[in-house]
Amino acid sequence: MGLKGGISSLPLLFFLLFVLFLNGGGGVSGLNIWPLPASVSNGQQSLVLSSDFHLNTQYPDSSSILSGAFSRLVDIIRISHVVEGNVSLVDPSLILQGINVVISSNDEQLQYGIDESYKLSIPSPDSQPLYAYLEAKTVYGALHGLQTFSQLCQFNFTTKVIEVHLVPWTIVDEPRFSYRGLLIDTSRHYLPLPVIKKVIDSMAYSKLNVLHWHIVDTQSFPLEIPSYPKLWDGAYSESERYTVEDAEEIVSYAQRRGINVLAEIDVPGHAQSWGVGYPSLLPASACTQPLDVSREFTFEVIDGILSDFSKIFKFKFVHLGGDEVDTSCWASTARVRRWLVSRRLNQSEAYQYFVLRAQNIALSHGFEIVNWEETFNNFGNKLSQKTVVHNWLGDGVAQKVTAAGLRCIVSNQDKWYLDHLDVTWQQFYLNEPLTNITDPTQQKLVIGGEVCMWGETVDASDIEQTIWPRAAAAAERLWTPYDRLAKDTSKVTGRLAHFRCLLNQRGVAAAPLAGRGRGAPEE
Ligand code: CP6
Repeated sequence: MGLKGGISSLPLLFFLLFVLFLNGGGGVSGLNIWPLPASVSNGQQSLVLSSDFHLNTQYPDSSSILSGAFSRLVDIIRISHVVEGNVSLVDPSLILQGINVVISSNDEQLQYGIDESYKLSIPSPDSQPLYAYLEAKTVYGALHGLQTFSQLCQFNFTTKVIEVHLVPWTIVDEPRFSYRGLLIDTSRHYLPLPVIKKVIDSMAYSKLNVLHWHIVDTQSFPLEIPSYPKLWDGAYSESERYTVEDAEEIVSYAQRRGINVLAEIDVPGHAQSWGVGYPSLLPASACTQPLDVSREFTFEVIDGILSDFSKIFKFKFVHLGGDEVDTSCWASTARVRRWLVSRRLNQSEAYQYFVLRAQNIALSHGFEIVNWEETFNNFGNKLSQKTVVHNWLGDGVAQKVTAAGLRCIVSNQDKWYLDHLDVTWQQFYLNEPLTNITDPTQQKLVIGGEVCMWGETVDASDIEQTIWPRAAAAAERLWTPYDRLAKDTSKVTGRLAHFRCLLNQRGVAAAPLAGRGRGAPEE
């Protein structure tokens, strides 16, 4: 009996393993949410979306943030299939009529650290009538819940209706880090407004929440600054510019999708284009970087820009750059050198003087500050307590910054720089912001991370496929609880491939997983 049973149960065992494999592998019935929520439970039944699937809510929604998000949700789950099956042929007890949304706070200020949590339930057919239920503290938490809902829906190519599989669902979710950023660079290549808007849409799909807009650099100054109207003479051309209204439109478009805009002026280096309209901002026509530290006019212009920024950009942080400053022009320009001598400042003290003075101007306009890590590496103990240090040079800085009691954003260039095409999605996924930081107080000072799409080698023609899918790998690292993240990236390949296809279906040109950043040798 024992022997016989042992032999005959072998095929059964293989069958069970096979079934397990099918479920774990994703596909039609698998769990394919990206980024993976904090907690998920599901069943085995299926529902069909009503052809007038609707939103029910008591939320005042005075700026239509919720209703706007709901109508976009319906668009992205129908993904342009023209045919619509006859839902009335479906058993009425299986039809999901709509979604009930309950939001406890009416405060629509989108700010760093707001509550982004949500709870989403989709019932089994036992309860009638059938409504999904979404609960959140803020409308922005609800937006994340709608994104998750969209990933549970799929078009059935036989019946041509939209289905939700594996009900009942209960998803309780919130982000691990409050700051989940993506940098775009509109100085090296101008990015037209519709391109920036598409990037914002795609960020919302993976729950990234900060667009770091590196607006200006050496190559061009595309933004209108009313206080100093000749600054945008430094644009590439008449048309490659953003008006104040364009910038406001970007801010409001992003805000309606739960995304803050972090504006940057990178001073004193990376600012040569400022001198097209105002040549006296530069030390000399033959020695143009960094900005002239010796003139009051330099700081008046920074003050004017930050004053204008405070009217356009609602995020409490402004980025003041401060990286890659080569001060040799200050020493080699006679006028600036005389100023250094009269002030008894050496070059590195003058760099510190510049950065701290710019910080004080930003503080006077009510901003907190982000600075690239060189400022910390050179004079960390002098920085304002309201500084967030933005890592990029390599690992280990977050540990030092947080030990000094300052906040930190992680963007190490060998792991989270999207312009490094040889970095694979797996490397993006495995970059852990809290590496070697064990003290809980220090851990809390790491407010998140950011992937950086520098613009020297990308423009409107290829920015989407350079950002995606690798930014999505980082987005999961920043959203999902540490214990639920894969240690072995092969465990998430299928789910990321699925998300990548979803981006394609939604019109985002995300590259194949084995495409960009594949780590293949140069040809
Ligand atoms: N522009 C500015 C850049 C970079 C930085 N700042 C940069 C440096 C090295 C690499 C990629 C980008 N292009 N303003 C550094 C923060 Cl590899």
